[in-house]
Amino acid sequence: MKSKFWSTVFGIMALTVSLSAEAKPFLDDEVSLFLNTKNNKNQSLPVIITFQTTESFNELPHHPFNHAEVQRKMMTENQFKIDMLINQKNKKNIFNLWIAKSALTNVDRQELGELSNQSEISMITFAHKKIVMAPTKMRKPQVVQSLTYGLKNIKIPELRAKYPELTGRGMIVGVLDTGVTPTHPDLKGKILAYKNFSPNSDQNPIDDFGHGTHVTGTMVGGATSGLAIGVAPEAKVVVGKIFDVKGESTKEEILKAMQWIADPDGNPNTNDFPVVVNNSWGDDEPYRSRDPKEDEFCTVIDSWIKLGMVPVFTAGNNGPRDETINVPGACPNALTVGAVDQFDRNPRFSSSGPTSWKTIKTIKPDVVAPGVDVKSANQFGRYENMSGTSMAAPHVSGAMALIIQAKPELTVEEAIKSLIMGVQDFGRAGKDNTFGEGRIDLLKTIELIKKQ
Ligand SMILES: [Ca+2]
Ligand SMILES: [Ca+2]
Repeated sequence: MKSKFWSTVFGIMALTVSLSAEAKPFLDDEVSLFLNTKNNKNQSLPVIITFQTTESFNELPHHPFNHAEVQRKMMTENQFKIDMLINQKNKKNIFNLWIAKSALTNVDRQELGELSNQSEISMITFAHKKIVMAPTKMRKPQVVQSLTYGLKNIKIPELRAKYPELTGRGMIVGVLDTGVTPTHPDLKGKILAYKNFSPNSDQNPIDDFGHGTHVTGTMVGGATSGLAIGVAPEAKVVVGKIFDVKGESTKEEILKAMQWIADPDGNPNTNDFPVVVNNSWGDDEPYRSRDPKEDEFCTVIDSWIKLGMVPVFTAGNNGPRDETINVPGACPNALTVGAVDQFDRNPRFSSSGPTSWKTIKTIKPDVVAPGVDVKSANQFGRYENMSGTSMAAPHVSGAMALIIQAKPELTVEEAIKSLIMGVQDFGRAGKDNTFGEGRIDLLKTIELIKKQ
């Protein structure tokens, strides 16, 4: 059957590519203010300059096998645009942010004035814009079972009974979060690469906030306590620490981490990149007046897809009102995850769709997963119950690792389609703005894949 999902994805891409040609770059509020303030002559502003692109979304299938070729092409093409379009004396101060088709640099007012008249540039935004981690509710764990309810509800026990080899073995998954406690007994030996992007911490793996360890536990955690917490316990993980001890970050730090995770060892020829990246964070900034092309995070999502990496994002915890989904979860091509509780009910906090951009309206989230009172690893080597869409997304990221392990030849679109074909529908029949396509069911998904 011709999937609704495929036509949606490509419909969106065609739409976004054709827009905003010949227009002047979009400037965010900070950049506009800097440009229009006359007495800042000797000052400079850290900015993200994004280039117009005519590149086709579908040149190569979106698959890990094509990762190296696509990455090298993205790097070279973006460097070419930097050399052509940014007229600065010291090119060393320009960072090639190819993942977002952008450059990071500092500009003075005169340079900004010149850049803001370039039709080859699609937007210029403030690089140090603050992004804050959404709060999650914590509770001491109560019930001890052999598997968390989350793993049970997405049918992990039945899956392991039928396909014991599907443990995530050989798979690499990615996490951009508050870091990780690598010595946690359920995570030990699973951290393949780690890099810190927040200013007040060194390069030794650490989680000084407690969120990233919990998320990582749900993706790849083991069962050393007698309770299985992870969906894909034999997968390895690459971790980018983007939030500091206060749960704060900036756009620049996050974008750099998003590029790093596509190639953690800095060599496009080695396969150390994750097949899925979990992003349990979002930004409350409104996007109604913008096009997804005027958002660096939406551009990164498209780059990840081309590189064969599944972009998993949280819907956010601003429900139950409509149109409360955060960016980047609101980006049309993100795999956006909302939360349900143990009884597949909608918790009021889970953000609802639709996502209304200036140019496109999409039903979101895409799927839901357990996100209320989820027990997983805490940063002190023990366990904690937490609630939020942050806890739902890693169930989906772990699930993607199992799907790709079951059938490595799937493209990103096919892997997502397989996940969606197995869901259990809730609420209004079909995809809706509360439950998306439905709650994921790994047994059904894997059985459908094995039959193909
Ligand atoms: Ca590499
Ligand atoms: Ca439904």
